[in-house]
Amino acid sequence: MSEAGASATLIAAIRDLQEEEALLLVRGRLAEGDDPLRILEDCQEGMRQVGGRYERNEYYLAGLIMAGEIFRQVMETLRPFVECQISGQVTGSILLGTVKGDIHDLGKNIVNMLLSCHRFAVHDLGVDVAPATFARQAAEIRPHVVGLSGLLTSAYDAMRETVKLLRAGGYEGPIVIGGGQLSEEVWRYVGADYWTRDGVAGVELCKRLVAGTLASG
Ligand code: B12
Repeated sequence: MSEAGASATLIAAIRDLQEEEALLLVRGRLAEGDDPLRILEDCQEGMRQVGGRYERNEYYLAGLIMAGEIFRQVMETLRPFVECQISGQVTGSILLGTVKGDIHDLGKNIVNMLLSCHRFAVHDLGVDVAPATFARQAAEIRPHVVGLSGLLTSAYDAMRETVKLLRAGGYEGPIVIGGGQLSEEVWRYVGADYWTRDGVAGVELCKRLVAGTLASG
């Protein structure tokens, strides 16, 4: 099958919530030596399409739950192929979490996995994390970067509040927000330093931030 054909088939399997088929396709592509990050991108597109169906009332909450479960299993399948590159010293530290009111964590967990692969010390606070918890942990851990994840529109206020409290608590390092629904407008509203809708790009950004090649702000 062509590369484009393989992508389209996997995207469709996720979109149609075909759990077994999706996992078979992922394993097949890994066996053929395909890049796990490309596979991840296709799965992410499948998830976007699930979201589209939910918006059009073609799927209900059960569809989102099912998609989340399929994606979790895909990640478990991909993990050993991504993690095998880890070696050497820790390069930087990040405080990571999904903000208050939001329990979406698949994207955050990918970022955790990718950053760990790039030898970051990742302090993952989990989901539904209160702004005060981020601020307290940042003061204690003093990470190079703080990363806030959130997918819900209602999470943007929590992100904004978290940024305010982090700054009030004396954290002066870069704050990066991530999530598939973010936009430049949201980024301005939240008041973070950087934003991304892409985990791989986010990891590259964190690496550059730690290397000090980008000025915060
Ligand atoms: C799966 C899913 C769920 C699962 C989540 C399972 C889990 N453990 O995460 C469950 C069933 C729990 C769920 C619940 C709900 N969901 Co939901 N969900 C989704 C869905 C289909 C996929 C999300 C996903 O995992 N994508 C794949 C990951 C890999 O992508 P990602 O999160 O964007 O992450 C990538 C990047 O953004 C980036 N990134 C992410 N975070 C960070 C952080 C940093 C620091 C960096 C650098 C990068 C980074 O890296 C990742 C890899 O590239 C989306 C649809 C969509 N378009 O996203 C809806 C969606 C997000 N959900 C939605 C809704 C409405 C809900 C519910 C309110 C439904 C309900 N009626 O209860 C609840 C809310 C629960 C809550 N309080 O949080 C809406 C949100 C609409 C809005 N604008 O607010 C969406 C957009 C669906 C839609 N189109 O309507 N959901």
